[in-house]
Amino acid sequence: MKKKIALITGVTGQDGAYLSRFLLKKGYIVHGIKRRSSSLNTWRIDGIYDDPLKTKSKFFLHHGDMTDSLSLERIIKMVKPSEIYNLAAQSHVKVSFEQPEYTANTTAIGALRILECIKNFDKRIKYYQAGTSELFGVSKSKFQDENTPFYARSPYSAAKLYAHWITINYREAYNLFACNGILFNHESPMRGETFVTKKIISGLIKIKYGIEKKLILGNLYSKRDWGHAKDYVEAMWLMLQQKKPRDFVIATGKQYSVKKFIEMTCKELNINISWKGKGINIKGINEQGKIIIECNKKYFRPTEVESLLGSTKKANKYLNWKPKTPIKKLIKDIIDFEKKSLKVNG
Ligand code: NAP
Ligand code: F7E
Repeated sequence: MKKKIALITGVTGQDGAYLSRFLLKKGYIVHGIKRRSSSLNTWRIDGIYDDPLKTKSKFFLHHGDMTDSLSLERIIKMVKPSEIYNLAAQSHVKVSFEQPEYTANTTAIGALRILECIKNFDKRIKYYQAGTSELFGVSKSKFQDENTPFYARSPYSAAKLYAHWITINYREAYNLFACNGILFNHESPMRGETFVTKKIISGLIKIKYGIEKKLILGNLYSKRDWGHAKDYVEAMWLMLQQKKPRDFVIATGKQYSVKKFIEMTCKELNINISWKGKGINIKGINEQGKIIIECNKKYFRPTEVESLLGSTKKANKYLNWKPKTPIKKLIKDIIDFEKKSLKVNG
């Protein structure tokens, strides 16, 4: 059988790192696009990067950028992939309010650039678009699924909304095998440091071991459906192995507030936390009566997504996919990784 070739944009990010490992294990040849940066940005994939001069290498990196059609076209023509996973994005919601144009260029038009290449170069290439639960924004229903209306609440979400619809349009107009995965928050030891789960866990470990005194956060009352990235990349792959291209919600069906996530992390780290005050004035206090958590408006968004909770009936039915990792294990995985990185024990 002919070897499958995957091309991953955003290969240096959290999901890119998990998906690369997953596809290599499945026997794929994996190519990734990384953008040039003045400091190294490959720490998440360094462990799998073979010497490309070795004849048996199955993992290759190429310089390219989602804002640069010429580089994308060159890479797609050279690699001749059977599947493209478009994971690259300016993916931070808060940052998208500060860089709305760049976010749109990378996250929305970037998707269009890849779809155009597929349409013009080889329509047999299967395409995965990294969609998001942020599309639901303000939702009237408790659970969100593939039929829940969208309500973009950030430049990030508006950009992803474009990417979602342009993927469907190219599927319908040009008969491409193109799917949107509408993924709810997923985390892991590889998560970027400024996303709330990693920030909380890293911050609380630093406080416990005397490296830092306080953790400053934003809105502690928003609720999220948090899964493990390792489980979610399998769903991306499954979507491209189906007979028909379809869009799927991927989630755990369980929801916690940011405040509850802090409490669960404290429990795992044996930190006794109590709360004083409300809203932006809420403070987390430890056993010794010291304030270890405070809120600052700097970390609030101009418009917030208050509550997200996914229903994965469709993914269960068509993909036979279910999340495997409970939140307690997710927190433990990140704690273990952070402790190792910070060289602290106990
Ligand atoms: P991430 O860790 O922020 O990774 C984003 C990747 O995109 C990085 O490799 C980044 O490169 C790359 N990138 C950014 N701008 C680029 C550009 N102009 N050209 C080329 N590459 C660029 O995100 P993630 O958590 O792995 O998420 C993967 C995808 O799923 C993203 O599209 C995200 O929006 C979406 N998503 C994520 C979640 C989640 O909870 N994680 C949920 C739903 C959807 P650098 O390493 O150089 O920064
Ligand atoms: O925020 C609140 C914040 O930045 C979660 C991205 O992967 O998932 C992610 O977007 C919640 C929000 O993730 C801080 O206001 C409080 O309500 O970890 P986050 P996100 O915005 O949900 C979706 C599905 C994506 O698609 C995105 O790419 O936590 N929060 N205090 C904070 N958030 C951050 N970052 N920092 C804080 O200090």
